[in-house]
Amino acid sequence: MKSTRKATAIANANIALVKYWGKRDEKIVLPENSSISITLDALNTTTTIEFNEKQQKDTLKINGENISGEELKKIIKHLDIIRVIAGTKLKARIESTNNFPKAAGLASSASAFAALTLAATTALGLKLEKKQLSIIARQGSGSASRSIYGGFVEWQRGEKEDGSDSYAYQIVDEKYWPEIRVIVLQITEQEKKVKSREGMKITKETSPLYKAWLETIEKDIKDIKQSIKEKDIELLGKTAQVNAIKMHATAMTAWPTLIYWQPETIKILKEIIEMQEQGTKAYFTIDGGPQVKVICLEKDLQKILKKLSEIKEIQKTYVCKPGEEAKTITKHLF
Ligand code: 2P0
Repeated sequence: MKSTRKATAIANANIALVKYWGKRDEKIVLPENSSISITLDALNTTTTIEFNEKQQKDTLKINGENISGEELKKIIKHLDIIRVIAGTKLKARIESTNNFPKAAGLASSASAFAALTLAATTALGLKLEKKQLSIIARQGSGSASRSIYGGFVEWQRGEKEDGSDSYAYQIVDEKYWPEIRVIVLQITEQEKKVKSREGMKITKETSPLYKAWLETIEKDIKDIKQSIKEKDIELLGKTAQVNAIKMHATAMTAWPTLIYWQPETIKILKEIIEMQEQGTKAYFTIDGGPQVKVICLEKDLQKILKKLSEIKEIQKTYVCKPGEEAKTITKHLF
């Protein structure tokens, strides 16, 4: 093996239309339910990794800041999975940049673990298929299994205990329905108090609605797939919006009570519901955080943005199109 091995990868975040919420295996990250997402072109993570014999330990910088503690441990654990596959003990230097705030409910762990998985496996000379990349990325963070692919993506729950059938695949690529837009509205840069990992665990263990939530998933998956096939924004938007509210209803009925929303979140939801009442095809979804994402078509974008611009609590607006798969690039961060 060469003494240094270096690669850089870029991966996009994704937004789930049918949410992943709860694990059947926490250790290797197996979900209770299948999920479907859109990969977003405007929110991404770039990661450079170099495995080097001179490197005494794994080091990590995110957006220029040295990272230690639990966050670094999670990364080391992920690298260990990849090191076992590659048959190496080399330590790595990692630098990563996000073009959006991490841990604020903008799905940074998805793009982060997808980029890290692709960069690390490439640097170690492993030429893996996307399915294998998805299985590895999944173990870093469930939603990362979907960020390996572009366009519309399903992460299949799988049945096996070893996780070999729990991976994502592409339903259609980013060029299939180019008119789709996802407007990400940032109302705070603050990191959330309860991370999704903890939130979904508490929910599964304590919410009386959790079982009912799971029973509704199959129909939502079917409806989202149909909406993609028929390019039916109304069916897609309605199904995604109700799915998000159902997920949050399970969190709200957990103990301790989990409310991810802020007053600004509700204000935006009310505005979108009002738009819907007036016939505008704008639909919302929310992850484990306060930010609202609006799903619409390009032709309605300006009208919707104009309405939203009246809400002064919105700090930043990212307009996303369906994004590409994770890929390696030659421009390294160091
Ligand atoms: C999703 N979320 O499907 C759901 C909806 C948040 C709400 O996937 O524990 O960071 O690392 O597997 O992937 C966020 O959870 O959780 C997430 P872990 P992850 O996008």
